[in-house]
Amino acid sequence: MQLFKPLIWVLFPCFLLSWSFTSAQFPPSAGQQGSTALHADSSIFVAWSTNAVISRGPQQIDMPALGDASYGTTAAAIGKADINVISLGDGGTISCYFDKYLINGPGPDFAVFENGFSEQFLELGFVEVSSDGIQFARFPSVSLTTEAVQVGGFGILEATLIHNLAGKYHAFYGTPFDLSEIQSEIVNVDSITVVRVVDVVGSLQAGLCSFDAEGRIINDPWPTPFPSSGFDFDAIGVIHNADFLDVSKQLINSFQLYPNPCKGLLYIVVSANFQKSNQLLVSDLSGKVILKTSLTSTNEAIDVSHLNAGTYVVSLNNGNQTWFQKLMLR
Ligand SMILES: [Ca+2]
Ligand SMILES: [Ca+2]
Ligand SMILES: [Ca+2]
Repeated sequence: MQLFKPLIWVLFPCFLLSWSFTSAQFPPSAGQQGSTALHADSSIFVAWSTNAVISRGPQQIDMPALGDASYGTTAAAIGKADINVISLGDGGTISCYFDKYLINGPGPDFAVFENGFSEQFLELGFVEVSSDGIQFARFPSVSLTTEAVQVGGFGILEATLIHNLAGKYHAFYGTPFDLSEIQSEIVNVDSITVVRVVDVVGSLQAGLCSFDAEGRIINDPWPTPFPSSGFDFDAIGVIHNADFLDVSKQLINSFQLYPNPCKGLLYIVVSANFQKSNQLLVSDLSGKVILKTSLTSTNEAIDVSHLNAGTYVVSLNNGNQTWFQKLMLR
């Protein structure tokens, strides 16, 4: 929730400072001893996300007539953290892409930035990673905030009670994530291509609420019935990545399609040596060519919204060799 934060900052600082909390469990807010918050200017960051695809959620999940969140554009999600954000709405998601694979190095591997205006006005998001753009593994989240009283739309949270949820730290301070905490066979932590943030629906109501990895209800500011509802995504800073988008390791990854399954715009990422002399074909399963185009850049979008749902084969020829990938259209 973006637009109302400056007002609240002016009105309620004393209230925020006087709040008392239960005992600390996890690292505290930015600037405090033991905090793991990473400032956007830190030299630890070697890159930022280069593309993003959003799937908005409603302003308020139990009042669909209000419509979806609408604040911001995906351009706000690209590049260095700058408090220029895009709002996800209740349960909305944003998938972020990178020029190179994210890999699991020592300590944290990337950080997610939100735009919280104070150390305690925090909106939370689950963080998930994928190697193939289809299967995602979620970081094991912990929320120890009380389940007894709803944190309202302008309520506050204590960072020491939150772990592995984006939004733990305020504006310009990224929440770090360490890929070594992903224990899943469906993801290769040394070739991550997508990081997805999923807004936590903070309602305590049964049927609406979100749970942490240990089954606790996550109490997050709710409801937020505004165009700027939900997690306000700012940026993802990369700490560890591969030296290159490794297209030689696996021929099947010589080019990447995302999102896949797809509806609307299909993005095609190719390595630099594909830039010249290439032809992209989309064929149905009988081999009939449905769409034919030439790529003019290493990261290009084509409109497939006019194609029927189903399974297709995408082939890319660089003049010498042809690579194939399966594409699902919804
Ligand atoms: Ca790591
Ligand atoms: Ca939320
Ligand atoms: Ca931004």
